[in-house]
Amino acid sequence: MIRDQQVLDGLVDLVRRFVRERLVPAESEVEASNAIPPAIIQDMRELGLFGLSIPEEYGGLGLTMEEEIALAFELGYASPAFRSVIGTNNGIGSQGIIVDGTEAQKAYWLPRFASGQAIGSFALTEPDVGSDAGSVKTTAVRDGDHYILNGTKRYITNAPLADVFTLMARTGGPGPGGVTAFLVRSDSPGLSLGAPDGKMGQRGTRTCDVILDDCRVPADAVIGGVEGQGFKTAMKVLNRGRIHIAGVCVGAAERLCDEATAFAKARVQFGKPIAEHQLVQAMLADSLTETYAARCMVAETAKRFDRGDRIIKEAAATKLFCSEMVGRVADRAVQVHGGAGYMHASAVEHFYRDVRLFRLYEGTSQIQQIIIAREMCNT
Ligand code: COS
Repeated sequence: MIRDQQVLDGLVDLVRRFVRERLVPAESEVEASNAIPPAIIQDMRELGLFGLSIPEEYGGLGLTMEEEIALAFELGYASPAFRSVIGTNNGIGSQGIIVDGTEAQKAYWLPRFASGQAIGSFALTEPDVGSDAGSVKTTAVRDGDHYILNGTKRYITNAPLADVFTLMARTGGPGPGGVTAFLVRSDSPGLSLGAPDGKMGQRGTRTCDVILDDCRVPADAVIGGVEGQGFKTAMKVLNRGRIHIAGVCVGAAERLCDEATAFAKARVQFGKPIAEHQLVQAMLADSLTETYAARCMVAETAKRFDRGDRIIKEAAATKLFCSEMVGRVADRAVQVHGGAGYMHASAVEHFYRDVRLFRLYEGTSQIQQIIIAREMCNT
């Protein structure tokens, strides 16, 4: 936690300048090469961006959720692929250890994640297991002081870069209670990676299958040392992750508003800038209004998270609203640009494709609706 507001403001300002002066100008290179330049990844390490949410005693900045989303707003302003490089170390790739890991697991992995020396990744989804996350089919069978894992994990973000996976596998009977979370090192015997996924957007983000073929991991790889807790660990990780993603959606929407406004002021039709035409103004105004509402919503949910409130439905509602919102804002931004917004040369063209993922990963919009309604009815 940053106790001094001035220090937090300074950090937000530093990241804002890094995003706008270093990342935004590199977006077209990332689009063309489908990779983040190594020099940018090194800059991110030096700025401490890999350890935003990792506790200070393990070498991170130990930001609260409210502080972290102040940075998520900034990071979201550039192509989501940049944020994705540090996303798993701060979020789904490290939080399982932070919330449920043993002291030894924390002491070994967290300082390495915080420095960016090691990359953590999160492996829940499988070819036949998506929204129904409690039905994990990958098996883990105890064999002396090891477990033998078999199965395939799908669409795993940062898998090609990862040193370790928080990986959910079944050790017990059917349903969520039979799932255990493991820390599986990428060099474990029997672990291999699939071909890189070809995706609609977020070029520069690396995802692929993780294949476990009689993969041997030591028994102390169980997160927290307790079997059957893996589903709950995954859900706790996702509660936090959903707030972070919502913050990234706000940043992307702010960028899209800026792009649309700049274009509308410069583009002249019918003898005046299109920004002076009321139908265009309506699109700009609706986008700004929704973006602002989303920003306030994320900030409030983060505050409640930091207070220790039960925020399951608020996290889901925030992720639902913000991811849907940025889709509408991206659509309007393309509309304001007209034909130019359909061309690869325009930033709004790739944002339109990039933000589509936010409504799918870390729980689809329909899963968020189910979570919200269940919480409303059950608590
Ligand atoms: N936070 C904390 N605990 C949670 C939780 C949450 N968000 N959701 C469920 N749990 C707990 C429940 O309280 C329950 O605990 P008890 O056994 O002590 O009662 C346990 O976990 C099992 O929960 P439940 O019975 O609700 O499991 P379901 O199979 O019905 O879960 C949903 C259904 C839809 C909530 C779950 O599968 C889900 O979130 N799916 C989306 C997965 C996802 O986001 N995938 C993206 C992959 S990562 S990019």
